[in-house]
Amino acid sequence: MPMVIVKPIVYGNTAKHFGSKRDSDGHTHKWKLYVRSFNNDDMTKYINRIQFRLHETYQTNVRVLNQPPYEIEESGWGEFETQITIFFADPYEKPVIFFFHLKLFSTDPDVVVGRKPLVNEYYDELVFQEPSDVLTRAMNST
Ligand code: SLL
Repeated sequence: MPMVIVKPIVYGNTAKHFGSKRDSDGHTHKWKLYVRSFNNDDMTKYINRIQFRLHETYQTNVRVLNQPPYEIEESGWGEFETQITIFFADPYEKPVIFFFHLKLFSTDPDVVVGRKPLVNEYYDELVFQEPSDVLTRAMNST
């Protein structure tokens, strides 16, 4: 019988306007970019590391996180496309690469003035087809 294990995740970003533009660097927003487990399970059982590729305007724009929380806190002035790569605990599982548009701006007046943070979040699933015995045991023990 074919064996599939599904791990639900949530990824996205939050952002909040400073209230004014910072003189030193022109930054206007604080933001956080993240990948989380949807059901709060221990992601280290199946994830080795997550790489976030930020816009080239950021210093060391490729950031690698070896353990949770898989999140980056930064500030900036513009929206951009991020590339997120998930490397799995089982090196035989091919890394998953996806793109995500980091959002800062909104038409919600409360968000515009920084009264309310912007939340730009998506649900997805990591699907392991015929996972190895080791991975299966590790994941089922959560
Ligand atoms: C564009 N979407 O395509 C824009 C790029 C880049 C945003 C936005 C950098 C901060 C810093 C920052 O906010 N970059 O330099 O420290 O042109």
